[in-house]
Amino acid sequence: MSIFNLEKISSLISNSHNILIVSHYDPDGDALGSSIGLYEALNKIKKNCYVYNRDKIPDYLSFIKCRNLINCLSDVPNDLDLIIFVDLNDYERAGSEMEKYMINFKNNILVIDHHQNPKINSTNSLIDTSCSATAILIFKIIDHMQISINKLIATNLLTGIITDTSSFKNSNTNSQSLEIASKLLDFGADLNLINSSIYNDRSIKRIDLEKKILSNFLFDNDSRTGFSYCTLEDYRKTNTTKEDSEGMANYFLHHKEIMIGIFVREIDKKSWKVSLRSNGYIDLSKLANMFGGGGHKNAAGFKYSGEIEDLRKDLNNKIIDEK
Ligand SMILES: [Mn+2]
Repeated sequence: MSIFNLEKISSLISNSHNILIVSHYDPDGDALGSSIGLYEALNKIKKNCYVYNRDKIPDYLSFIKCRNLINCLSDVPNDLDLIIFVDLNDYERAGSEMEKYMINFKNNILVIDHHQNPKINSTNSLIDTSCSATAILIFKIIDHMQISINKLIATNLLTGIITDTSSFKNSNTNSQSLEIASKLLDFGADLNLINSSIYNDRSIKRIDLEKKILSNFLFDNDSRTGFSYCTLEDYRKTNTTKEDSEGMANYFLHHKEIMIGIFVREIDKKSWKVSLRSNGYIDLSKLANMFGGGGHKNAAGFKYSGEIEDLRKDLNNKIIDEK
């Protein structure tokens, strides 16, 4: 990433006043930590800022708070100078309301992201796929703009790094993520709060849901995949939500025979959200692309309509072909 790019982006932000920050639906720690961390920083330099996310903050991230978080675009003033897309590079990832909103939006757009295959056409982009988290890019911008980082900003950004690297266990962890995490700790980031919220905050209901998911589990030795799913009925019977199945694909990956963890959850009748996790076995973004989705090399996803067994076979065959 060039200094020129950081300079251009800093001045674009400096010259804007009414700013909307947008992150992706089903927000994770990086989407929320990055967007709200940036919001807090821009507040410090007296910008009139809003954060939009289609969905609510999941329980395990409820320690991330934002006064100006909105879930409905009709609450945004119509004199926005700038929209900053954070941790996404496709309007679709922000939801259909945002997609429609962008048709008539004529002012500046900025994209700050670390995913592959950007779909938003903007000359103002800071996309670096070598960054473990978008929070790292946000840190660089805030640092470049010489906005002082307080405990709140540091905690938000560190949440992004910790969740996107699975606590520095994923292969996307590098010296840069460790170095910036270390700086954020110096700025007062509350590591205990992050860890206790993310890892020790599960409800007992989750065990009931996990029992269902594990009873559907299948290992395929040819494709080296660990595959499972849960249905809307499973969520209903165990009184759980999709947040309670967060991290299942990664959990499968913790078993040495499994090279790709696949977790599928039903989002509508016979319509599924597929999460893929790996540690460098094959390029998962390429695999997800074949099904119309996207993501990173080691973490990707897509939506699928049809029979779960057809999906499993199709995935296994494509993985064997790729290998
Ligand atoms: Mn991210």
